[in-house]
Amino acid sequence: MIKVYNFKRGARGLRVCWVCEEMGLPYQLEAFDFPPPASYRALNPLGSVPFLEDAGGVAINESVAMMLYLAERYGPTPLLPAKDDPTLARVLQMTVFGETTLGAQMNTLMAAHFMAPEADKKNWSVRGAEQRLDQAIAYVEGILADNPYLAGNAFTLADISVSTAFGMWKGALGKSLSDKLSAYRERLASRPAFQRAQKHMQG
Ligand SMILES: N[C@@H](CCC(=O)N[C@@H](CS)C(=O)NCC(=O)O)C(=O)O
Repeated sequence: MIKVYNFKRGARGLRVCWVCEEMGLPYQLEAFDFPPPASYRALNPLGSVPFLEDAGGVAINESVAMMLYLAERYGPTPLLPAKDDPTLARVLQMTVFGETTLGAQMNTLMAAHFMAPEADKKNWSVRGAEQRLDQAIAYVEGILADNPYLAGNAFTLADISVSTAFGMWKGALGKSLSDKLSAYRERLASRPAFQRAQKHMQG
């Protein structure tokens, strides 16, 4: 049985639950408040969430790896185009981008926002990360162009990865998105699988 460990409102765990819901995969969720219980470090020495366990001794961190694992292990699924589909490259790029370029830099901002002393909240590193994120978010808007989804007309892992990062941007960091990207987020949030995942996470 797939088991996902996450913070109760953790955006990256939402990525994983959302993929399970879209694919109709049964999963168990263990949600806790920050900080994780001490026993959790025995599973994931980094102490970060989410964490995924599955049959056969699968036990991994990294939310995007979990998304790709589920699509590969339990697919085929329209969330991950087939090897000969020309949109595969875009889907892989933007799925990874959602964490490496967006999510990881947002962690820097969240740490500063919630934990840094007042004098450091807007230091040189924070201002640089904000600028790079503004650029990266404008880049997403360009990739979306006039399409409903990042890879064109099909909803994929890329949309799950990027839109959950936007959730951190708006929710945890209190930043805004353009009208176009807000409409994109709302389009995704109206999916029944997203709503089931959110409901499951909130218990
Ligand atoms: N690249 C990792 C990032 C994991 C991460 O930073 N998770 C946050 C919560 S969303 C966290 O655990 N923060 C607390 C900590 O690192 O102690 C992933 O995508 O899973």
